[in-house]
Amino acid sequence: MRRPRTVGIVVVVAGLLAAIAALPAQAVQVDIAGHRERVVNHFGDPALGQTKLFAEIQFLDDDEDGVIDRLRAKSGNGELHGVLRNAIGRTALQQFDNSTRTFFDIAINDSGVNSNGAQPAIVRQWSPSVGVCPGHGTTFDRVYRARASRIATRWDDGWFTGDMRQYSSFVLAPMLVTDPACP
Ligand SMILES: [Ca+2]
Repeated sequence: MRRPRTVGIVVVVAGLLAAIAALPAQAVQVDIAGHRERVVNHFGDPALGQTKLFAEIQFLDDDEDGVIDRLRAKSGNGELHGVLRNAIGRTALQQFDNSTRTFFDIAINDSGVNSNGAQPAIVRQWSPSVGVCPGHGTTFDRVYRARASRIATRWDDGWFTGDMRQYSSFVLAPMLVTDPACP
């Protein structure tokens, strides 16, 4: 009767050790840059309903060596009060083009997110991540921003606010593999 019990404990301990050993490999250091947010008031009246939009750039350090490996955009639309449903249609990571003085899309997530029935109504969306051009992880000479669009809110009283946009601040970061100058 004692043997199965001992075996059981060994299995549990082995499982814990495996879980702990797996942790460092899965850890990704995430740093946030250019976070910008604003509160939208229903009909301009904070008492009727409020939702908070944000957009930001995320630096991902896969191996936690202090050197950025990937970049992505993140956005959010979160109820403060008086919201039935929140949604985001599109989140894009954009890069500034010096010659045209405009931003262009590098990575886009077009699959909309919707809070459906969840309360409070909170949605988040991430663009796909883009890798840093090899060897350029410590040179911050490119300008990026996050752009979220088709952001929508269905308020508790049934009114709908659609086609909202939210941008991060401009963020300096390394050249990415998508850059024409990346060999
Ligand atoms: Ca790294």
